[in-house]
Amino acid sequence: MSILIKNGRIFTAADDFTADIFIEGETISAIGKNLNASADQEIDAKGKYVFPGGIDPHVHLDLPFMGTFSSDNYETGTKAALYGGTTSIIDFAIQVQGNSLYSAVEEWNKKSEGNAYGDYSYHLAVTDFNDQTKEEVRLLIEKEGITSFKTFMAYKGALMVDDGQMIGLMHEVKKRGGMVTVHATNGDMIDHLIAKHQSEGKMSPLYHYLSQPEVTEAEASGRFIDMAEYTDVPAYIVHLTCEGALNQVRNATRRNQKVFVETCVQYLLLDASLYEKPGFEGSKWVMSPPLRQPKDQATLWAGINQGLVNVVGTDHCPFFMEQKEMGKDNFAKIPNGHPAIEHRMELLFSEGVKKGKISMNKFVEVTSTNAAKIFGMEKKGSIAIGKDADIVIFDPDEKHVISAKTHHHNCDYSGYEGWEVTGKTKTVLMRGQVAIDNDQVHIKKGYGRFIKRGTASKVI
Ligand code: DUC
Ligand code: ZN
Ligand code: ZN
Repeated sequence: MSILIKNGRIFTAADDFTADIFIEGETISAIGKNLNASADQEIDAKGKYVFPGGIDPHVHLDLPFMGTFSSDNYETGTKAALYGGTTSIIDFAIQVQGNSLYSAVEEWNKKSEGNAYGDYSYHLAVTDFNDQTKEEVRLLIEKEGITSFKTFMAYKGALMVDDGQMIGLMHEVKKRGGMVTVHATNGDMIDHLIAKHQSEGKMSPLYHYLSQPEVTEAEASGRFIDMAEYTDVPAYIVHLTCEGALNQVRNATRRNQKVFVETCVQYLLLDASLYEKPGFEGSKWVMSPPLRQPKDQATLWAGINQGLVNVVGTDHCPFFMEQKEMGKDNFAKIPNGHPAIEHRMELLFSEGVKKGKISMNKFVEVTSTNAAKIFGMEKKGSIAIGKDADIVIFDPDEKHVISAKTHHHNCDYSGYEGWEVTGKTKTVLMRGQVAIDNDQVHIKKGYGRFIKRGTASKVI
């Protein structure tokens, strides 16, 4: 099967040019002006933007969490992602404390195999570092192509590792060529503030926000960065939200350290005033870390342009309102997370590119290219000869309105209900197959496959 995409305006992280793209099988095989190739299918992309399929390196599909499961599974989650131009995701396979890392991989394989539309990989979340885990780190990197290891500095008793375990893991991951990623918030401080608010009878969603002040994230980010410097391991902070935490990253550059940083689209676009909505409505945005202040949004936009923030993901982790209601009388029981995977690219284009906050090249860099480089996905992340033909054809002017009535997330609300965005994903190619066109899916469940990733580096 071959496809010729004609006359699109192609954007990569570096370039902006109009040309044709010839795809043979799963791969881009030629790019040029007026390509003289006969293809099985031709797509006219005149007037459209053409850019690499998005990579969202932070999603939680079918995650067992806080007494329930996130409501998108591999089928619904990767399909929703494709509708919005995200062709690859990295989920988190989470070790149950006391169990092996491999048992987490097996559990996640049961969720993913045969069910995904888009391609996927896992970060391995290490919740219990010991001699057995240490050996598994080596095997996962060398045999399975799972090269990034997630740590939590919060959620004590379930997910959190202490600093001793963190250092041990960092030494081993460094030795084997992997990357350590972190949910950097001070779990003990947060637990103290949660208990304090509860004892004062302060139970509304607003107190979720007030239990995780900026300092909890800034402190833990600084501690993680220091440990990464000491062990010399490639390091990545997930869902960084605030000025205090980004300043820790900035300060580390003064001693020539580079730590990769991801923020999520909601931290750029939404702020903590949403927690003051009447009744239980603020629960829609209960996530960890919480939304922050407008000054933090400004810091994050600046951080993208300063090259400090490298990736914009989602931390997609949806729950139905019925699930959120588990915390109706106690904010600490509200399942943390919200739906975002489908609209990450369109929101960032509309609010970022269209409003002049980031360039189109930067958009490609933070939605696709950097994640591919940081996480060793060498066939992904650009439009170039030899890359997987994961391609978005995008109308930069079409307006549409985000709503739970029309989105493809398995979730009964949207955190962006009624937002009008400019720019729409029209056609998506997934390894050389038309996957989305005319608002319809054209590939079968199970087309998506596991991406074995390469080793990590501190330079990309
Ligand atoms: N934060 C969330 O909001 N949800 C899932 C896990 C996390 O760290
Ligand atoms: Zn997290
Ligand atoms: Zn997460």
